[in-house]
Amino acid sequence: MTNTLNRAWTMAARPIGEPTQDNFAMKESVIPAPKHGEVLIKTLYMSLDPYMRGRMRSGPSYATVLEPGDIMTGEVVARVEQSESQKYNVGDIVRANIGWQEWAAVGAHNVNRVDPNLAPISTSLGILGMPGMTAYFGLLAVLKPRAGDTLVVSAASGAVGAVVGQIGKINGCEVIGIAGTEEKCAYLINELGFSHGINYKKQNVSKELSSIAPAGIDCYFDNVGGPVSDGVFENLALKSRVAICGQISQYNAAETPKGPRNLASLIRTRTTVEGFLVYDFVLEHEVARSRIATWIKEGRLKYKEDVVDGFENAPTAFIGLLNGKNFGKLLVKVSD
Ligand code: NAP
Ligand code: FER
Repeated sequence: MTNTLNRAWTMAARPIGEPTQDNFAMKESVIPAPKHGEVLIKTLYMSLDPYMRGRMRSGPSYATVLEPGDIMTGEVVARVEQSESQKYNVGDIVRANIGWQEWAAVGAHNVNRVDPNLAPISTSLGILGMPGMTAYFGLLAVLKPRAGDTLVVSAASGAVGAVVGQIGKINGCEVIGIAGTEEKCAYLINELGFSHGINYKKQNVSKELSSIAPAGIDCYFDNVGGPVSDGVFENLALKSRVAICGQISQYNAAETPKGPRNLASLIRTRTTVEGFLVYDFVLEHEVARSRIATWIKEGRLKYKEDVVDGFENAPTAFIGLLNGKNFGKLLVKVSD
């Protein structure tokens, strides 16, 4: 191996409010040698996801929070470059939680094989990976829509939202997407077949919903919280269901706002609100992955990736994700 340099992005300091470049630092080290039972992997694509902002925050979490100097959390799709395990050969493609890093030596039991024949390998971090599983289970296991239901999804053009809306359509829902630009809303309608797109930066969400769906919203898949969700909550139907998937509008808040504020109407509507984590359904992920792969092959599910070139650009791309700069699943291309 001619190159011996490994690079990693660490959290240099805990952000207060919106992260800046100063919250990240590049750390260099020597590419590690795999021990018995390990594989040496080289990152091809790295996933950037909103949950990473939560890991940078101190306080209660389902997962361990980062301390200054720690490598940023994250999943990559990588190629096996050396193998000291009988389970993997050089050239195999795998997924692994090695963080924002170019190389790593990891135990073979800590990587997951990716089938390159199923779909392009980048999808194992998107529609066939964690965000796709989130959409599938948040919709089908938490919201449980019935044919004819009106389904609203926020951050609708994103990695999770776009899959939610399309699986909603497959299940006979009328789908309304909420997103932050005209271009994203046009994509929802023209490419993904949603019935309506609401641009929350230009339109009044509550008013639009009351004219589009006067009988009310049966299912709301909430990715954002904040004012967008206030507008949806004002339009919920009798016996409606809300899945709390994410609250991205709050992730950069220096202090968690007090609330919720407008829950009184849920008494009248008998609404059920349920939070969930994608990992709650881990035993069923493989079934979901193969169903989603089939829908992609049949042309019933489309996906869009936003690929940023270059490991060095990861912090900028991540800061942009929390501001809606991405259009589709955000990935960093690290190596060919
Ligand atoms: P994404 O939608 O691909 O990207 C994030 C999008 O959020 C941005 O592009 C932006 O789109 C929107 N956004 C940012 N700030 C906003 C604000 N203030 N108000 C409204 N929208 C805002 O990200 P993703 O990976 O699919 O994740 C979507 C949500 O699912 C996140 O909240 C994430 O934390 C959550 N999630 C939860 C789980 C779980 O297990 N519960 C698992 C995965 C993801 P616009 O241009 O449309 O504003
Ligand atoms: C996410 C947002 C929040 C996510 C997990 C969480 C896996 C969990 C938050 C917590 O433990 O407080 O996108 O994805």
